[in-house]
Amino acid sequence: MEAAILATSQNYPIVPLGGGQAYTYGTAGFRMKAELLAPICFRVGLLAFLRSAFMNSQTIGVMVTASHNPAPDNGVKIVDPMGEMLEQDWEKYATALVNAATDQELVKIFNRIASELKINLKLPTKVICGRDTRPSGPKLVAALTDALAATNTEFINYGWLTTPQLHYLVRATNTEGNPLSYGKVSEDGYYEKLADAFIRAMNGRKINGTLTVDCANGIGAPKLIKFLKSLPQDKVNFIVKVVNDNVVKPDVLNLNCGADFVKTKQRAPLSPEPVPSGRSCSFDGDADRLIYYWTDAEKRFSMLDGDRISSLAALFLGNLVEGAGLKDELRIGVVQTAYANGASTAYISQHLKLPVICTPTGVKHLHHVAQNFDIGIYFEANGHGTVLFSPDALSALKTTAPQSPAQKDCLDILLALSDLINQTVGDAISDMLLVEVILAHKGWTLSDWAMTYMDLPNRLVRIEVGDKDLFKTTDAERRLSRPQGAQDEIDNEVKKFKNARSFARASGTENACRVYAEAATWSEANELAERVARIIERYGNQ
Ligand code: 16G
Ligand code: MG
Repeated sequence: MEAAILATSQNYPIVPLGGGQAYTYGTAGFRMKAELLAPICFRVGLLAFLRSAFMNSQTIGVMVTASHNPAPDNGVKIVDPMGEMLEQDWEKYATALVNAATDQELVKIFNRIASELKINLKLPTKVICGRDTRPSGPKLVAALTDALAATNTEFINYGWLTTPQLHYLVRATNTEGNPLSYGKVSEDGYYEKLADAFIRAMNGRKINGTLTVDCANGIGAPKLIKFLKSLPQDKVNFIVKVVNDNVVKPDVLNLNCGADFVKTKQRAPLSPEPVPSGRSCSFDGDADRLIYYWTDAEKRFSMLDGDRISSLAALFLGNLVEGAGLKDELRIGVVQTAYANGASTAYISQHLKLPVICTPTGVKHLHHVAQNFDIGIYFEANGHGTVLFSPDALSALKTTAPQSPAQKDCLDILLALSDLINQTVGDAISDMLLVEVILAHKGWTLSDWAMTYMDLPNRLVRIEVGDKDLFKTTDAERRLSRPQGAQDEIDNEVKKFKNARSFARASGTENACRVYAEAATWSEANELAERVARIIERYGNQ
């Protein structure tokens, strides 16, 4: 194996970053300009092999995508056997392999990891992979394939997939044929599972009007169209208009459309012209984020982001659990990050009376905390999230004998939702179906949904600094522990505003810091954000 790795590695020399900088496996794996990525994908392939052997031959996933980033970027990340993100302890091994300066050093590090973790390199191993629509994808998958060939790893290349579809397939592969089977091991199996669960969760309810779905000109478009074709329309009248579905012209990916554009610009996609008061939503480039919105006749834009989806799900699931007679048995909780609007946190904890926990940014953090509940709802404000059902919750739903038709409905709908909602990772298609189910059951329009509470005015600012690594946080990123003195200055500013909150953190995906501020009015939120931004600028450019 060593000889094969050495020989193939010569075709993928790593490009040094210069300035003493190293590649790091960040919040979303390795992500950068696509032309730097082939050697990284080769090395990630070696790690996927090691991970598969370490996990006793279970199948590991590799996804090639740069999500909401522009078309020239790409990225690569590893998916663990149950469809979760790579275990955090392993990120350092990914970083070590990728930064090896020479082929010889690469093999040395590879062997060191294998012996440190007592990995049996003779075990059979298996990796499956998917990619988004970026033109750089095939070349990167080829580099991955070479690493898997050098390590005798069984490999299936699924070609185009949304990120959540790959997560589904990894879990389905590893649970195939056992009682916890996650579904059929095929892309069609994914559509079948969602379509069946969607119809059951609807429980005869009707969906009102057309839903316009902006697919960011990415992979979500062809996959959503496939899903809609698999949906028996006689059983559920779901009218969807798919827009921004151009996956032929690479430059338009995520350009002036998509969930990230809508959320950060706080406006509808530049095109198509919105239907006044029509119901719309946007996916991001790999279809794991979802944002809803509408524009009224006066062209006023209103948005329902991840916090709204999370509070809507908490409201609906809370009622169903109560109706199912399981309120005292099943613990429901909501997990957010510091970016969650304070009004959503107050609504969930005070009005819905559910526990809310704050974690650092990044799906892996939220996911793990949500697993501690029987029904754990987690969303980032940017629209990435899902709802996790624990094994105890599933068995309670399956074994409770209903005493009335109403209780039976609640149990059936909850079970259907546990199949509808992707249990491995946030999934725009699945989350969209969840929202549609809830709106249909409640008979709500988007403005009814928006009326549940009023968002606090808020502002997010991006600040270029000399060295973002000077900034270290504590308390789930809500406070700066470094540089010394900076947090005191922030506290001092926040004190001067009503209902205010502000925090600063180094981005995990760009060389910049972000400042978030919220306050009683828009002008105060803006003013506070500017003042905190100036503090960060001063400390970051010393
Ligand atoms: C990544 C994360 C996302 C997070 C964002 C924050 C995953 C799959 N993605 O895109 O959850 O919100 O980073 O970016 O974990 P930032 O650190 O630049 O603010
Ligand atoms: Mg994404």
